[in-house]
Amino acid sequence: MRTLFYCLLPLLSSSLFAQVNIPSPKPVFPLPTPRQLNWMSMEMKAFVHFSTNTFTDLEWGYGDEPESVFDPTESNPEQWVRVLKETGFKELIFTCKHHDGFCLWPSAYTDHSIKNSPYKNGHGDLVYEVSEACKKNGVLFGIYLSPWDRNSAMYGKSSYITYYRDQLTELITQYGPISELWFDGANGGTGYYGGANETRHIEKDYYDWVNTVKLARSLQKSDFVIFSDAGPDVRWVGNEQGYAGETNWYPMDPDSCYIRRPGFEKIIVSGMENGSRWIPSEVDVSIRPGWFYHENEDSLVKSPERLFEIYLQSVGRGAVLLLNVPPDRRGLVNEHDIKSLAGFRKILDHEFNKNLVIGAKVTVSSVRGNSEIYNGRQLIDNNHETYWATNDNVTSGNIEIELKNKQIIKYVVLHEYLNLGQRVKSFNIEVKKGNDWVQVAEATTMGNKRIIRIDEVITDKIRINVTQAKSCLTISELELF
Ligand code: FUL
Repeated sequence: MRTLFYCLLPLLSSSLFAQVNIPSPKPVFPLPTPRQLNWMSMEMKAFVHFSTNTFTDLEWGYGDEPESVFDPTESNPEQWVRVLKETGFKELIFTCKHHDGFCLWPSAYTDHSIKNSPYKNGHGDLVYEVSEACKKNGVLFGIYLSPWDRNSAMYGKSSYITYYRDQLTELITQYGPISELWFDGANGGTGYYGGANETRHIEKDYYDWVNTVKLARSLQKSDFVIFSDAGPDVRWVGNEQGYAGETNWYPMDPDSCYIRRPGFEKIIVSGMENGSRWIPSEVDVSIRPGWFYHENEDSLVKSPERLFEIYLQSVGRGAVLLLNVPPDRRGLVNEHDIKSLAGFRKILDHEFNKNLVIGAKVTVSSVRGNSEIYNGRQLIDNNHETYWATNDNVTSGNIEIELKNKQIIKYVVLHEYLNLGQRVKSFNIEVKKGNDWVQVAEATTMGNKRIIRIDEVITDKIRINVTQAKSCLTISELELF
């Protein structure tokens, strides 16, 4: 026995040596930062719009609303956070100040805030309550601070930038840690502006974002992502209907989304295959027609089925979903919204109940350096850190799955290993029907998570053919439901 061991040792060690020595694929630039990867893995986040608009039935308050209108009688951020967490949202972004300029925390820099409202006799601080409820329930907390302020007399002047940064400083230092900062692109126009009642337009460089971003980052040790039309970490998807492009590239030239030139929506919905920076899209959409609660929209709350479609068209296209759930005038998530969210959760749990690839046989067209580290098993090991890879010059290939028994399949879910860049440009899916392979879907990009819904089929064999990629393939997981 011992002799056999010594005879095998050189063989064993040489194959081990070979495995260790297979270099990992070269990155395809641009690459995501760790904070972006972490953000993408959250998949679903919630927006909460709450302000004077909730009480005046407006979407964009003019800025002259008396503070007294803000009067929620049963406000309970714990309830918001619980409902959102149960639905599956990992983060809550709160409108600390919307375009009306009304601050939901007692800012030291303005009187137009909750401190002059009847809420808790002027002693309330909703930003505090929401951030605490998030911490308590393990939900991340994000800040929306509208750059456009229709109340402030300073808006449009350079003093407003100082004001804006002072407020940002209050929010980050008093209520953090935050996980996301949301800079809205809606800007300029008519407003109260301290009584001037006029139209104010701002120049593209007015906000000096570079320095605001620097300041924000200097105020918090732990990392957070920043959303704006142009990043730096997260881009707008170009619509508020709840979809990302079927083709969804993370690379982007920041200027292409910044300059609102004609047709820019088309670019930002799909990203740019050869863009210079990694700026993934966030799909912001409201559960109601408006962003704020309006009683007359109670019957128009999106149905569970509609929310599921939105999920497939956002998360299922590799983007992150940011769904807005606005509290009503009581300060509670309304019963209509709760019902819809519960129904949505039920659909998610039902449709993605059991991953059918567990225990399946995986055959891939080729393996990088014939190494076990990169073989087909990595695709079904439920570990996003391992991946199937091909040799450097191999930019196409296929994965064949053989299930133990015939199963009903409705969804094929694919995840690219993005630490090394986004690569896949096109792929298709075939299923075995009798003796024939039949193509059931064709798609372009894969990304963080690509959910392909196919017509329900009963089969035990399915094949994914990657037909084009920017470089060799690095695919981390494949799931079937
Ligand atoms: C837009 C705003 O004008 C809407 O009121 C809302 O806040 C939405 C998320 O962003 O630009």
